Amino acid sequence: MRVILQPTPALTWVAIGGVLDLYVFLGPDPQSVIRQYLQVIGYPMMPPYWSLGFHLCRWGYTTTITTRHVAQRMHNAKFPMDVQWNDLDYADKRRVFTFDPWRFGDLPEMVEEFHKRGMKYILILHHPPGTYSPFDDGLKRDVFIKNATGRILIGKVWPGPTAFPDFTNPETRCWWEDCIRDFYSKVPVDGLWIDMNEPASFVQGSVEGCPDSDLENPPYTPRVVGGQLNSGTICMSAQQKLSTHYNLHNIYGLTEAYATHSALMKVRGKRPFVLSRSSFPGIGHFSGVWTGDVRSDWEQLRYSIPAVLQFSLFGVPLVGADICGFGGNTTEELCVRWMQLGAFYPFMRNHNDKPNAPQEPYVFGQKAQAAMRSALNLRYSLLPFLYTLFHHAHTSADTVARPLFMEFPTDPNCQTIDRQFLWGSSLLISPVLEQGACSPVCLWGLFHLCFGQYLLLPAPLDTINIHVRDGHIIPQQEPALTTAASRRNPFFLTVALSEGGWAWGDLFWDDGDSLETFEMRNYCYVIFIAGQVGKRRAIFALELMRQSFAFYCTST
Ligand code: MIG
Repeated sequence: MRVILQPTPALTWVAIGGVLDLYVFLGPDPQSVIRQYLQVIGYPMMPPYWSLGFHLCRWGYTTTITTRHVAQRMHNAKFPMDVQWNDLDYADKRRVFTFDPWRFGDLPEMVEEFHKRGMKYILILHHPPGTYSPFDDGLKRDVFIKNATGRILIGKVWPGPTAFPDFTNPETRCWWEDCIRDFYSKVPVDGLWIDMNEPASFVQGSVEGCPDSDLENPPYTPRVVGGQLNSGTICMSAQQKLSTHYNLHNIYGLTEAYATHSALMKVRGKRPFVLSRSSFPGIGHFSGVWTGDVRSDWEQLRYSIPAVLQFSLFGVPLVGADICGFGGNTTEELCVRWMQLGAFYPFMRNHNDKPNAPQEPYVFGQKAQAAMRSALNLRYSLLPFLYTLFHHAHTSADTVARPLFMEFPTDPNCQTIDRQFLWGSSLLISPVLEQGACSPVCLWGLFHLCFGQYLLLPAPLDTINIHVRDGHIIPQQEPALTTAASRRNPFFLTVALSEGGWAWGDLFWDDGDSLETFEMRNYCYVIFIAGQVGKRRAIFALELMRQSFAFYCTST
C-alpha cells in the first residue's frame, strides 16, 4: 500500500486490494493504544534470558575452525558474549538442514563445546532446493507453494532453484518440525534465524515467470522495488493452502516464524528463540526481528533508533540492528559508538556481510576494545532489569525500548525525540550518533533531556551517557563473560531517590529458559522500596514467590 501524508493533517491510504481489516484504537494515551493493539495481535513472547546477552555473527565464518577461533578470541579478550552464530557458510551446497562435511564436519562437536562453556549457538535457515531428503519428503507431503497451474513454483535463492514451503498448510508445519527435529538430533542449536522470508527470490515470480493476470498486475500498484508486485518475490497468483499468494504475501514471514517457534518449542522443550527478517503485526508473539541489511555508516547508526522504537510499538520488543553495520566497511570510531548504542538494543548482535573488513570487538585497538568491553559489561550488569522489562512486555504489553513521548505524552518536547530513548520508564539512553563527538578537540557530545531542558554532557570515546530517573531503583548483577555465569553473581541495586527521598523498582526472576514460568508460577517477583523510616534510610524488598511472600529490610 501507499500512505500519503497531507498537510491538513491527513493520511491517505491506497492499497492494491485484498483483505483489509481496519481497527481504530482510541487510547487515549500512546501506552493505552499499544496495549489495545497488542490485545488484538498478541502479546510478545518471553525471550530466554541468554538471548539478552551479546550475539556475534558474520557471513564468512567459513569453517568450524574459524568459528571456534572467533569465540575463543572473544573469550580471551574478556568480552561478554552468549551466542556464536553461523550464516549460510555452514550448509552443504547452501541446502537448509544440512552441514558441509568438509568445512563443518565437526559442527555437532563444536556446538557441544560451546554448550560446555555456557554459550549458545544459532544458525540461519533459508528455503530448500530440489532433490535431497528434506525436499523429497516435502514433495511427498505436498508442502510447497504451487503456481497458477498447480505445479510446484520454483524460484531462485541461495542454493539455486528453490521451492517455498507453504506455512499456511498444517502439514507443512509438521514437515518443518520433523526437519528441525532431525537436524537438531545432530546439531543441537539453541535458536534459529529465518531469512529471505519476504519471501525473497532472485528471479521475478518464478523461473518460468508468472501468468498475465490481475493478481500480478492489479489496477493499482504502489511504487515497489522492481516496479511489479512479483519483482524479487514469487508470483502473486501462486497458490497456498489458505488462499492466493496475493492475499498472503505480507504474512509469509509471520507464518514461518510461527512454524519455527512451535517446532523449536516441541523439539527443545524450552523457550524458543527465533529471529526473523520479514515481519507482520503479531510476529512478536513468536519471534524477534532485526532491521535487515544496514550499511556501516553514521546515518544508519542514527536511524536504527527510530527503527527499534517502531518495532517496540508493533509489539516486537526483541529487536536490534546489525551492530557496526552489515554492508560496507566499518571504522573503529563508528563501531565503538555502535557497540555502545547496541548495548541498549533489546536484541544485541554484531553482524557483518561477507566481503567486509572484520568488525568483531577484538580486531580493534586497545582503547576501542576497552570502550566496547565496558559497554558490554554495563549491559550485562543491567540484564536483570532488562529481563524484568521483557516480563512486563510479555504480561502487560509494556514497551522495553521506549520512546520518550510514550513515557511523557503531555510534554511537547518529547514528541519528536528519536536520538534518545528509554529502557522502561527509568533509564534514559543518550548515545553519540555523530563522528568526532569525542575527538580530542571537541570533548562534548550533544544531548537533550526532556522537560524542555537541554544539556551538553561530555562523551569521550569510552562513554555512553545513561541516566537513572529519580524515584526509581534498577536491579543489577555483577557482569560475567556469559549470562550462565552472570546469573550466579551477586545482585545490587542502583537507587535514585526522588526529591522526597523515595524510590521504587522491581525484579522478575526465574530460571530464564523454561516454558511458561509466569503462567505456571515458577518465578520470583520482588518489589524494592527505598525511603526514610524515622531517622533511618532503608530499602525494603517485598518478594512474591509461588503465591507466598517474604519481606526484607536493609538499612543503607
Ligand atoms: O542475500 O544469509 O539480511 O543478514 O547475512 C543475502 C546471508 C542473504 C540476508 C540477510 C543477512 C545475511 C545474508 N542474507
